[in-house]
Amino acid sequence: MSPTSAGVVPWPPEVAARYRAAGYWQDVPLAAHVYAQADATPDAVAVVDGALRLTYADLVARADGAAVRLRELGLRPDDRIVVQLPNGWEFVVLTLACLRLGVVPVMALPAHRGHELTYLAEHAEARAIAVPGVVKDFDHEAMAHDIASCSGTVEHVLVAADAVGPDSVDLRALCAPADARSDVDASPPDPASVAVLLLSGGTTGLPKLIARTHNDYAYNAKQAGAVCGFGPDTVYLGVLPLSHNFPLACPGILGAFLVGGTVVVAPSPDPAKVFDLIEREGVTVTAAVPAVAQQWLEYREAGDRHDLSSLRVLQVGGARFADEVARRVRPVLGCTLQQVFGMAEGLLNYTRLDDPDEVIEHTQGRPMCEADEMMVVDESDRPGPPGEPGVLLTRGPYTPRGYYRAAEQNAKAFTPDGWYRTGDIVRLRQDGNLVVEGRDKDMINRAGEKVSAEEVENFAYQLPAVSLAAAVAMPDPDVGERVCLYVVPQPGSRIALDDVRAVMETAGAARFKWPERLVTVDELPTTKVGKIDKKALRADIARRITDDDAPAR
Ligand code: OOB
Repeated sequence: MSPTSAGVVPWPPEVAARYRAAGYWQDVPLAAHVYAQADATPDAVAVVDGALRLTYADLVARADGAAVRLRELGLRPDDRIVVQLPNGWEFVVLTLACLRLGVVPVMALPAHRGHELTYLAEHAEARAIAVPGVVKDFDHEAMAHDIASCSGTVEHVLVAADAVGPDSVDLRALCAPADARSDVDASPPDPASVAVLLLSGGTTGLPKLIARTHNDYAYNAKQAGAVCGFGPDTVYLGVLPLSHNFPLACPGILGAFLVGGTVVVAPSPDPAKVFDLIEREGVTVTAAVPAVAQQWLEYREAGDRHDLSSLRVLQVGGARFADEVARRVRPVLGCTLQQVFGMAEGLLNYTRLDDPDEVIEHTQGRPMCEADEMMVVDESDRPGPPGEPGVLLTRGPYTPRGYYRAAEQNAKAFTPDGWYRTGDIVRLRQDGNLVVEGRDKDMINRAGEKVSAEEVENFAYQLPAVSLAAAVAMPDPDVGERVCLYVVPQPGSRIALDDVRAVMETAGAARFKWPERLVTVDELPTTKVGKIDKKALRADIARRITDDDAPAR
């Protein structure tokens, strides 16, 4: 199937027909589901952000106001807007306004900097960019104007801050409630069109974009909500960056809105602040990456006395949750653990809330939809023996068939018949549950934030002193993995960790990608086919770490 002019690879028509017939795709724009909920329960609380509480009526009035004002700025359906906002009501309102209007948000992460945002704005030909003001001494507004001034497409910089510069649009004013239900719903977006552009976990130089349609993303959020027991009593705490697929729609904030639940936004994963919010707002469910869940467990074990009795479910995903830590969740936090093995590309696996402890503690669950197809294959794409680890391929009603505007990468990341190569090595148990055993993709997973090895290596190669560079994951007890860079210097040269970090800082690369250890070697190990043997390097760094920790004799 060839990409359409919009750069989106569609599902084959017969497959799309099957998904419609089965009811996965309802041909309703995503925002319409939320507006229907607002009509049913206008007075229910939709969003809590600090002292601000928005009912469903308030939320849609603000989204309507924002949609009208975005349109006045000249934004039209299918225009793209790069959204980089911290967790807060502005993110929620702007996202809903975009969905309502058919403007497509490109979901950047708060940690991204000029390097990533420039690329996203260019690749998506974005017409606007939405940022906070100054956060932790970093001026996002100035960065956004720099990007806009070098861009041929970005016309508007929207800023969520108390005071914004004369050339910026005041995002909070833009999100003021509309006086009456606006006419933006006169031309709702086509449900088969793109609703949001998510970022891929990063195996190539820069993140690829994943076009999620209204149909597939609405199903994603709704079905995820069903397997997580979401309902009108749900109080979901959004802790992870809300632009990430996990807290956005798995089921996350959209899943809560589809059933009339409440979303509480947390500005930080700090355990004391999170536990305050759980106690104060009666939070019933939240989601964390393993590194954050581990911090919460440790804080609680150290004698924390918050009342966490409202918390029923803790979802953990984004990286492998160690079985020994998983076991502590129920006794320490008093809630059910739900392991989530998901990806922005689609497929979502969950342990179910009523699964036996053995499944919850030792597996990453099973697909949420009966139409999710999975195949565990060897290096030649052939299905391996049942129960043996292999690379996971997948297709399904909410797993797109290609990246956005990326024909070249699609040829590698998808098979000719549309299977997405997850790059994850999994074992499929007889009971249908998956265990994630590792990965064969060249990525480092730092506390759930994905770093492309290739991207780090490309920065290293900007240093003339670098002859060869290879980035690999080094194990870490706090964040799971950190970036370790192996370098072979040019004869007579020396390279320091700070040299590489300086290149990345100057380029404006997000800090989570910066290598945290540098190992200088005379040569790099190679595989039989002459590629750098990353497996050998991973084993080498793991050994070095153990040796470092070993008591001196
Ligand atoms: C989530 O999405 P992404 O797109 O940031 O990253 C996807 C990749 C997976 O391919 C896998 O390598 C890793 O993250 N991953 C896990 C995992 N969950 C994700 N690896 C081991 N165990 C797990 N439980 O990370 C994401 C998207 C939606 C929901 C949850 C996570």
